[in-house]
Amino acid sequence: EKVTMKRALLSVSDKTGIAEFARGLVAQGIELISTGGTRKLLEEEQIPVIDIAELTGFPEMMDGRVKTLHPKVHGGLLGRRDNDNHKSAMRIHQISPIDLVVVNLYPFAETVKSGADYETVIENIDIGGPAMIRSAAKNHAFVTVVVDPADYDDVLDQISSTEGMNLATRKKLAAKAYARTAAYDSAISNWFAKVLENDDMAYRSFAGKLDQVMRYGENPHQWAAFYKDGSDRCGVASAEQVQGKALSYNNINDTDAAFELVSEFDPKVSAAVAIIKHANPCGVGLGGDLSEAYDKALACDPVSAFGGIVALNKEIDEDVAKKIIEVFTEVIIAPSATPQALAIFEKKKNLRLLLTGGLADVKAEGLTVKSVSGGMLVQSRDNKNVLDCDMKIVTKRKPTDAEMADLKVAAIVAKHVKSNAIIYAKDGATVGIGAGQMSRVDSARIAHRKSKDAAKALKIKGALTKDSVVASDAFFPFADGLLSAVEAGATAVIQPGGSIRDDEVIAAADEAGIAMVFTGMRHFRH
Ligand code: 93A
Repeated sequence: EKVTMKRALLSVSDKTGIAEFARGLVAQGIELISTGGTRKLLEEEQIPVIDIAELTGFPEMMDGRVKTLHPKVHGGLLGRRDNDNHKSAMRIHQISPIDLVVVNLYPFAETVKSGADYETVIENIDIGGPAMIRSAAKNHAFVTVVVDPADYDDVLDQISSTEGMNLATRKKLAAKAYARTAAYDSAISNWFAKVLENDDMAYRSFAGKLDQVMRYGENPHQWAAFYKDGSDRCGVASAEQVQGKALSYNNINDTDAAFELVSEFDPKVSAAVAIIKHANPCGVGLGGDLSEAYDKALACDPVSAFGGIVALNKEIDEDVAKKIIEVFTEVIIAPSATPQALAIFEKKKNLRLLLTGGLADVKAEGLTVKSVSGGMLVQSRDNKNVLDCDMKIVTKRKPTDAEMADLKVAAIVAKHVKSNAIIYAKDGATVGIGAGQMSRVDSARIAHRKSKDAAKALKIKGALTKDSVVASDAFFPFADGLLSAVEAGATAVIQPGGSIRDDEVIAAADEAGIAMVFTGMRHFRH
């Protein structure tokens, strides 16, 4: 038998679609109760509605801070319809059941974003709304809660259907409701953390707005979803996808790594291209234009570039677009693309193209979160690069200007490579990348070996690392790693320094006749 709804409480800040929905509810014989602004709108639309003050016996007070916080409301939401105690309490206190709650909250995040002053932000912390949402969601066995105007049509359809609103839908709506209140409180706590600053940054919580449920996660047997944190940071989360299938979990992870890396390079100084696989670059190239930069990036490791993610730091032109589509590529991300470039990509239906409208602010404050069993690790973003004035030449020989330029490129790339990271660079491009090894010597050797393979592909004798420079993400604990880089053909080294054996490492560098720069800044990435 159809369970009919008798009473609904409507209290919404975002009034989109509410009049139409309310009219549909009235047509189903449902009585409406509403708060000030919502009631006013419904009355203007000639929809019969009862004032909340009539129900509670109290006027809305304290500038609306207290309007629905009352046992007549929460008792009506929380009372179990199948419990004699609850039913008698409702009878004694003249509390009538409320079967449907339609609430969306004071626009807190929007108020913060608009740059409103402290007092205004505080007034936009909704108390009564979340309380009603949480009460209704808790009692979803009997009560329906709707927090999203996008659900109005489906909810009304189901209420009007022959079987009426069912439990499965009420459960789903309850889950959505708690996700909403969690994200809402998270936004408030994050705002407070910013108000408090620095040491108190840890007083925040983490929740995002569900953006996309993926077909699977890192592997097909894992489920996955993408949550956006609501910040206006330029990057993979804010990008517009121009074409191609939806991004997968790995696509998003890799595309983020690619775009963050390429955003390190000022497009006014040089065009830059990064090609990424498994969140590590297989090549980074700088050049006078994107075509030159792409060629250099690709040359570093043409085998791995197959099926990669390509990030560019300026508008994609026709020439580079033609080059990119010659290699099977999963995702392209860039600030923009010319109409001619777009036309070229359009022919490759499966190619995913993301346009961001700008570059990521690499200096921006922010957090990185990593889950561990039983908790999560949170830290501030690695948003620093060594300043020129903090670089210290520690060897007898000084790097030449050309070496110095390449050392800086290699050091920036090292920051974006999984540790242990060893990066060889030459003429504004990486020529060997060793990533993710447990020993620094192994990373140096792997980079050298890969650069031999790359040289072979380019029909060049030896290795691309000949006469290159090298960067290490952390200090060389012993001279062996440095010597391995020298063996590969490096003539200059950049590394943080700080090992207790720095003297040995410097002596080895002097003996080999190479130049070495200490940055004092480590860039582990795991
Ligand atoms: O200030 S409140 O936290 N106190 C309340 O008792 C209360 N009840 C509902 N805000 C409260 N609301 C919120 O008012 C709702 O969540 C909704 O966003 C808004 C609707 O107000 P109106 O109908 O007057 O536009």
